[in-house]
Amino acid sequence: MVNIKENEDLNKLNHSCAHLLAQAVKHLYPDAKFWVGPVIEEGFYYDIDLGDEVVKEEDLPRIEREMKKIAKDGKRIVRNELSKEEAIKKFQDDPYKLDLISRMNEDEEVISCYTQGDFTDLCRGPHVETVKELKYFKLLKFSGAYWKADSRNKMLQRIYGVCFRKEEDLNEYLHELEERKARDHRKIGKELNIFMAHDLVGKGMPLWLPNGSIVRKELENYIYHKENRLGYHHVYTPCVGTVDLYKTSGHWDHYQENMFPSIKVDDEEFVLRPMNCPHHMLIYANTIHSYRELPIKIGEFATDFRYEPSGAVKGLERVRCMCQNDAHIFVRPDQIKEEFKEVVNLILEVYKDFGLKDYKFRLSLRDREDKHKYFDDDEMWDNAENKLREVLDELDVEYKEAIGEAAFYGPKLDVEVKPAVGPEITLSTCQLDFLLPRRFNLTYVDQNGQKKIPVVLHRAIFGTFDRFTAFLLEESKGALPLWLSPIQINIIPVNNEYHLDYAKKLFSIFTEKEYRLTIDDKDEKMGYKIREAQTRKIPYTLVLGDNEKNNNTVTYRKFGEDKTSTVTIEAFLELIENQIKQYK
Ligand code: TSB
Ligand code: ZN
Repeated sequence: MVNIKENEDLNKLNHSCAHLLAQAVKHLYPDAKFWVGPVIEEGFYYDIDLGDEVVKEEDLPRIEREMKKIAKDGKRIVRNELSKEEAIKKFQDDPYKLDLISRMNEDEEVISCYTQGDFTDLCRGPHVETVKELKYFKLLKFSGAYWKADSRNKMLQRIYGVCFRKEEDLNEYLHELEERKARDHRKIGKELNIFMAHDLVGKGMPLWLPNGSIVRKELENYIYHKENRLGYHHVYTPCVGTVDLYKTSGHWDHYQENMFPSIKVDDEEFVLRPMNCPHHMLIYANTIHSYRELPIKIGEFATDFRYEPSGAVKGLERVRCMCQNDAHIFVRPDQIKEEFKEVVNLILEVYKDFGLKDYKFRLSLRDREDKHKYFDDDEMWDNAENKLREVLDELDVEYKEAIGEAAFYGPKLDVEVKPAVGPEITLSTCQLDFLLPRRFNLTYVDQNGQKKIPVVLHRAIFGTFDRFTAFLLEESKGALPLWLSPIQINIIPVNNEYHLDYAKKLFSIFTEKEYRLTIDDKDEKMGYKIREAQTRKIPYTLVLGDNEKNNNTVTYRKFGEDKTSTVTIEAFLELIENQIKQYK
């Protein structure tokens, strides 16, 4: 999908369309006041104060019609430059624009406004020449948005739209939007009974239903076995810690806004943990370590709680209670490169197993000038950053560098993907950390009997099971691979009276081998049952009649295919076994 923000012409066009929207709204709601109307990847929006009024579904076509009318009039868009004083005077009745002006520095930027007909807006520009150019646009949706994204402020009305040069571009875009909505994991998750939410449990706290729990358990087993083979040790630790633990780690000072408030019990004060690193540091510190033991890899499927703004929580993708596929790898400085390489290789292997291709690596580095955010040890930073680069180059993976995006404790590598709806998200992450081992006084004894401080690699391959499952549902459009499907095989007896016994016999053979099946013996037509198995995205449908029963065979149909094949029970078992074994 085209990125409108990054396309110079479309950016300008959408920016002008945001003004057109504001002008139309002003015609229809004369008291409306306007905050900001930026261009985004998907088009534009404008945040509007309508007093006590709230935008409703039926308002969008009305506003759109007014926009068309204004556009047809074809007024030129004229730029004016102002002094700060003039700007304050011009917008004296508009608290929102005054707020923007008050933050402008006239020595550094020109204050400009743009006028089209009876509407003027404070704006940097640039814009198209005339509103006539705004022909192919559509208002897409609306939502509430707190002024300056702060829930203590007034809720404004945000209206989203998009504009193109050509009608066919707009239509293609709208078609793709529909397609994306159809594979939104919140929709698929509901249809396939993967998860639910309930107000009584709380926002951003999804409940995994039996079907979703099967998917999650399979993911857990899959990654557990992979990690086990690589020498990880898995642990269980409580999902709370004392405030002192998080003061020791530094999260209390640096991460508190993402944490739930603390809870007092007797004379202890707890927090729901947002991260598991402190617990794993204590496990490392529980025994003395020799240089020979390193690397030590401590893994956990660990539940964390994070405060995410209520407007940001989204299905399984962004939750307030999540389970990380977490591990902390304790290494000697000379092992950083090798261990980082192992993690990147594991990420590559996992993405290949899931057939994921559309992802990007992002290497976040420090800003060398920013001595305030990043601890001051240029040699250590340079060394670490170069090692990470070397690994990525050796593995020949493409990556983008993001200067100034590193965590305060070290550089990191993230994997970014694009969900069906909304901005990019991070799945996997691998973060180098020089600081936490110091805060917890971690040591190992080197070959000369000296105490040395290890380095830690924080890594989560799936990120969280929650987010990974969300992404997987969208990528697969709900048609999960055989090994992950909650129901793998649906058996349909041609005639319940004659073939149900054979269906039951197969059911027990397959369940014995831990396959997940259903028998569809409803009183419905065969065609209906086959279609239903397709909407439930069941990978295999077996149709059993006389022929199959008499010859101990099955006739199977794969999801999404019309073709059927008849094979012996053993051959079918072998077929599915082969499809699954690589994930065990
Ligand atoms: C990897 N301490 C490290 C850990 O050792 C850590 O917590 N890193 S993190 O903050 O980046 O989180 C790990 C992963 O959790 C992210 O890469 C992301 O995929 C996932 N994640 C973060 N926030 C959420 C959320 N609100 N909902 C779902 N998943 C999330
Ligand atoms: Zn960590």
